[in-house]
Amino acid sequence: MQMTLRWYGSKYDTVTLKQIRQIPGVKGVISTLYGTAPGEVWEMEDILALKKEIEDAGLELTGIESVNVHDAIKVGTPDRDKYIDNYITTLERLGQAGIHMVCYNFMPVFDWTRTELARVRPDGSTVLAYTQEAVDALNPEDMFASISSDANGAILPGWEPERMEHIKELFDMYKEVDDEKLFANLKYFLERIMPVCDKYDINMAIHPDDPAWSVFGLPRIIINKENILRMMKMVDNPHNGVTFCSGSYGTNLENDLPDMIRSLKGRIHFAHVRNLKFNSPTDFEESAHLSSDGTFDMYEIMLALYDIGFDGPIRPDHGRMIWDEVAMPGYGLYDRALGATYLNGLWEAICKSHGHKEAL
Ligand code: CS2
Ligand code: MN
Repeated sequence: MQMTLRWYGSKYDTVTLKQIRQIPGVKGVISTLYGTAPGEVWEMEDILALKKEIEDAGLELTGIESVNVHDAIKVGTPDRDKYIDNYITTLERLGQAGIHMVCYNFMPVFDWTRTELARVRPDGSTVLAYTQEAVDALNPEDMFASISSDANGAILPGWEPERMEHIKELFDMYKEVDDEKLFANLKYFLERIMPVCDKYDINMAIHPDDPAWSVFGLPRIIINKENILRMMKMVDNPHNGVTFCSGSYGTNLENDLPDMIRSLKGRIHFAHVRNLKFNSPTDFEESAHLSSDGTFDMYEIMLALYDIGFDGPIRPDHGRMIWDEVAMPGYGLYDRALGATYLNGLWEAICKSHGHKEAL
């Protein structure tokens, strides 16, 4: 297992590489070229500069989160091949730069959706939260306005103002796209990119839809065991894999997280491990990572990863805002560092109780 932290780059992140380097056990960061739009070809010199900056700080660039997929590919418009060609060129360059893990998602229009970015918990920390009632009462434009006003000045991935200006057009594009069409478009995309992934040994890791159900009437397919296994079979190549994000699959309490992990042996290329606390089946908040602070048994999740021989990159996911930190919601330093340390502790205990002399 390689413990990592997500890093938004020196231009956008309040957290520095030096700080990340000082979290015990964190060897690498997961980053991307922030500032590039979905569909653009990444320049080799930009990729190498990012890698060098990270390596100069004593860390490694363990993988990319995300190379975002252009809406034309998700919708399957006639010009999608142009964007897929661009994606392939980007993957080729990442492969040449020695990057072997790429996270992406196939969510229409939005990335993750939350209704509050700073819900106050009893201990005074603030967290991202979701209430279905609030989504039902809002339209997407209001949602965008409330999210951007709460973001501590940060631009949240998938909620970039330039995209949100075109929100009506984006919704129109998806009018004819249902779950089956989205599956077919995902298959088409994957079949086209697998040769370059085979050539450079790039593990593609699809991030689940968050929350794991349809919002604002948009189709969503990466939501449960049945669909994800369908996707694995649909393009049966080991490079077609998943990001197992416990906090995203976990939004649906019917998803049995350890069981899903065990069913994905060999296909989990990246793990996001975090907890959620449910106040009702449709209201949850992003609690601390510790099992007893939320609803999930984090030990069972880590044990399932151990059982399938998971040895890829892992990261604590969103953290709470604590100790008066001001940062991008979910992506401060302190609580993610606590999360990484806790996950490392669970992992060491699991490895040693299975007869290993040290954490794997
Ligand atoms: C997610 C996403 O893990 C996360 O923070 O909420 O923003 C995720 O990075 C993307 O969906 C992956 O493409
Ligand atoms: Mn995640």
